[in-house]
Amino acid sequence: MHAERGIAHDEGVTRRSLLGSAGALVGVGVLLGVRGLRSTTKQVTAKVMSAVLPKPTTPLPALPADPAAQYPGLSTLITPNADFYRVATTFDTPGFDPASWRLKVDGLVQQPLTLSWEQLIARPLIEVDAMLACVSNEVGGSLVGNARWLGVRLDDLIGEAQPSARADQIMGWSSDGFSAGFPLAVLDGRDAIIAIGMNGKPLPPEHGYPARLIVPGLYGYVSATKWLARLELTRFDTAQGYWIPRGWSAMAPIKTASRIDTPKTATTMAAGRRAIAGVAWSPPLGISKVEVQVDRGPWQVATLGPQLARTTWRQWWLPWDATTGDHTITVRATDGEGVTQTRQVHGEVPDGATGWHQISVRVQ
Ligand SMILES: Nc1nc2c(c(=O)[nH]1)N[C@H]1C(S)=C(S)[C@@H](COP(=O)(O)O)O[C@H]1N2
Ligand SMILES: [Mo]
Repeated sequence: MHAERGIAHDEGVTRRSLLGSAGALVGVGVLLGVRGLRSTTKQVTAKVMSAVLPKPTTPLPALPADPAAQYPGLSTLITPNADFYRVATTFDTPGFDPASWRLKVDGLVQQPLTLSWEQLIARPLIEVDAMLACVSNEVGGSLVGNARWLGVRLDDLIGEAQPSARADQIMGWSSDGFSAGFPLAVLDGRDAIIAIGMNGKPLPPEHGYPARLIVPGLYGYVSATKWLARLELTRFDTAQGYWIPRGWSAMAPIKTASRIDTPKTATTMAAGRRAIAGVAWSPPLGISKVEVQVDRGPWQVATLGPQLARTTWRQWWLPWDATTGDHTITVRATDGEGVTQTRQVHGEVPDGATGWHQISVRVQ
């Protein structure tokens, strides 16, 4: 799977042909670099994890009890950093020198800004519960995670730079040349941040240390620039982020989705009472309902877990009397505005997969 190789979106024939020879070159670089980089990353990780993270100016309440403790196999409310999916165009994790680090805000602005690390972390720090999803996540896939982030509000900072009337896109650039652009209009009050913390720790190097963007509701490839170095105000008609000329959509809100975590597909189990459980998401609207269908039976409404925020995934579960035989189980979710996710099956290209997640199990 591409997350393990650390290479985004290059799975399968379609994406490979989209990547062409540039993709091949990236591959070679990664193969040559892997051994050295792995050990460097380990040393960097140790250093980062012992660094002191500033406290939030406005903390969120403590996390509620996690229903995953009651339902083995159910995704936890918060994804531990070590288990969080990982996607990047390279294995390299750029270094960080707090003395020389700078974040620039420029492009179509009246007031270009340059912030040092100290200036960035001296700003008010908020906590945000939000999930991150990869556009390459297939229906039922695992390229999604949920975290409590710590960071600086993006709308305040962009406001200070005074975007010109012509600007309609914010392009986040990383120190390694990656870019991701999203509409300026997405800053509609939602908690988009320059994140410096993830689940109470500094961002792990592979997740963007020292700073990355988190824009709730958008797929990572158009928003979540890791190793952030520059915010450039641009226009969609003249500037494209890294993945756009490679066949992916410039506009990419996260699609409503639901996933069955337990039971796992293709498993054989004993007859009796058990739980069907999983997660569902539709950031930033949230989830209002999850329904489960066993075989051709009626749609049954599942119990929903705590809602940390409408920008996170929501756990759900349903008791089930498993009877002997082969069964299919299907799930569908409804968003915060009452719209049920489409059953239309579509692949990940160009703006995210759709369709209901269905599993098959054998009960003996
Ligand atoms: N610098 C940089 N940032 C990046 C990427 C990248 O390749 N390079 N990939 C993006 C994509 S496609 C996704 S889905 C998310 C993944 O973030 P994670 O690895 O922390 O889960 O990061 C985004 N930010
Ligand atoms: Mo992604």
